[in-house]
Amino acid sequence: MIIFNKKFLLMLVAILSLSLVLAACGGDDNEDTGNNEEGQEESENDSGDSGSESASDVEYEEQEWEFVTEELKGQVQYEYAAEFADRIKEKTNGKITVTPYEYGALGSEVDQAQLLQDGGVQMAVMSPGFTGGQVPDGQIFSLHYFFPADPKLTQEVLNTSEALNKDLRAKYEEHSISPLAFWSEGSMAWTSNVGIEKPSDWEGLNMRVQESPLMKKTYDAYGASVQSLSWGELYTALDRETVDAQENPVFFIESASFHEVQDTLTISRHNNYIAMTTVNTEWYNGLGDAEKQLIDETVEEMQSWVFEEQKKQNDAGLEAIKNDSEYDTKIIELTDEQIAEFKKVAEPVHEYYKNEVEGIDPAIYDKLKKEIEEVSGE
Ligand code: 6CS
Repeated sequence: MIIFNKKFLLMLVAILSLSLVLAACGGDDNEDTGNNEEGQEESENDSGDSGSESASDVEYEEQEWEFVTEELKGQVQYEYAAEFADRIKEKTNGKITVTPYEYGALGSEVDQAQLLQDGGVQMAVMSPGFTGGQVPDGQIFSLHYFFPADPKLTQEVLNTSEALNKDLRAKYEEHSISPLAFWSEGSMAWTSNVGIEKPSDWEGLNMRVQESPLMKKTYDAYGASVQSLSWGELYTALDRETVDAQENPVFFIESASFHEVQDTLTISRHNNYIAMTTVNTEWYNGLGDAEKQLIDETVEEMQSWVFEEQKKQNDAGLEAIKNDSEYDTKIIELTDEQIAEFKKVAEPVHEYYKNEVEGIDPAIYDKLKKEIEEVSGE
């Protein structure tokens, strides 16, 4: 029979207490990297707050993520991916490398969307206009005079909307695309050779659009015909007049030199250009909690960054077009009365979208419309 004397018992109690204290303080020495769910749970419990462990405290495994964009170096989407890459590199002490790709490196916008869906790349900046046939609900972004004209208010809707960030996201996820964030590249303007000031100015024009059947319906309503093209073919098409008009944010018009082959630019305030930060759904779902948190928090931080970036580029783009002495562009700014005429023609297309476009969920439309009204103070 083992007999403990009093001194031994006191020592045992002291050792046990000390080891309890050490265990409570020892979270940082834990070998779990946070790359698996258990590791993450432990660190969450240690801190009592799931968001408090900074990414640089986590020991990540070496990985490379490929990030395709639809734009070139210097343009907003590519700069977004490059900034995202820098932040991930810094937060993971270089363990995770994100490689941004310019438009064209891995195909057209449609090819890139397919590549993401197939898991050929992990991340993509994607414009909803190129998957309009596959995810009909994404065409909601092409309605004219639906979102607030002010990019700031539109960005607020994009940041806060449950209809978009939950319901529409689920629709994209049926196609292996997870949109983690929606952001504006700025207000779109129309360019043409005729000068668009009223809906009937569109009659007889051939308008370039993305791969979205609803875009055709909208420009049909104004009296134009439409043609789908990748933007890489657009300069030549405008120059040869196989298409007569196009829409884009001003920074993009200037940087793609569309103004060189078009006589007029109409500040129409008909819509904001929306892009989505997307990931392949199965890849993202298979990541550990630490990586998911790293991506989510970086994407969220970048919402304000990209808003400032597009603003800076759009302001500079407009100045450059105004000051271009070689290529003269007439700038037409629609008045409120002129905009009211366009709204009269465009608004029935909202109802058409809600009631007649096959495959869309009208509840997403209703919810989003309400959210827009709340943000706009209507
Ligand atoms: O017009 C387009 O198709 C292109 N416009 C922008 C602003 N970004 C990429 C997109 O493919």
